[in-house]
Amino acid sequence: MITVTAMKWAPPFAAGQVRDHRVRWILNEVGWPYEVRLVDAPTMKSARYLGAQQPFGQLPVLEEEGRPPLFESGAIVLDVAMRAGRYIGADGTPERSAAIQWVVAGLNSVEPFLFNVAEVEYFMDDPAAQAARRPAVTAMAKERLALLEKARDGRAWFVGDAFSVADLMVASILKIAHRLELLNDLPALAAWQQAILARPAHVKAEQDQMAEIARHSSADMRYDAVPKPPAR
Ligand SMILES: N[C@@H](CCC(=O)N[C@@H](CS)C(=O)NCC(=O)O)C(=O)O
Repeated sequence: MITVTAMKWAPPFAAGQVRDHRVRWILNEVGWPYEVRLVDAPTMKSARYLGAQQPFGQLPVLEEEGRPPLFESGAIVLDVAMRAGRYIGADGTPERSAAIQWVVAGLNSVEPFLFNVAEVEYFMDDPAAQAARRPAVTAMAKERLALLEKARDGRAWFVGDAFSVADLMVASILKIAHRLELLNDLPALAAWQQAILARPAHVKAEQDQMAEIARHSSADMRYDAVPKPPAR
């Protein structure tokens, strides 16, 4: 049986966005059953988890009998698609290469720009510092999204003539852009994303994650309960 590691609780801006939804989504697409293991902050930051599950104390992690745990949402999505032989083109074809390319492009060339805006809006406490950083990061994110939309060029799919992991990853990454209203000037890209997110495999992944989060509270995810490393 496959186990996916997910968070017990996440703040409202992150509910439905936590990256384990990508893993649930691809598993739902290929029809592989899985269980979910909910973890709290002290578990994620424990020496045991860092050593055996995820070296950065994060999630998602995919565990499966007979295989070492696999971390990084992009690696997991690619791995599942390749092993299932679905949504990633055939081995050795240009479609396979292009699908990998767009997954990596989403993670490496789009997501960091969106994270910069999310950091300002959700993680910075000082209004003056927020106001100073907001215009530049917002402009850079919007420019990157416009270039992404230019590259999509009106196509329904990033690769070939069918849904692939490229669409899954890009649509997933754009969830935070949608929440931050960065897609308002790109209605065609926003419509494309909504069409991809309407796939039943994603709807179930998101609903399941949100239902688990709703059953828990911030008290289940206390970072202040994470033991501090010893002072040097
Ligand atoms: N590049 C990693 C990023 C993982 C990541 O940022 N995970 C977040 C949840 S979406 C996390 O575990 N946050 C909790 C923490 O860092 O303590 C991936 O795609 O898997």
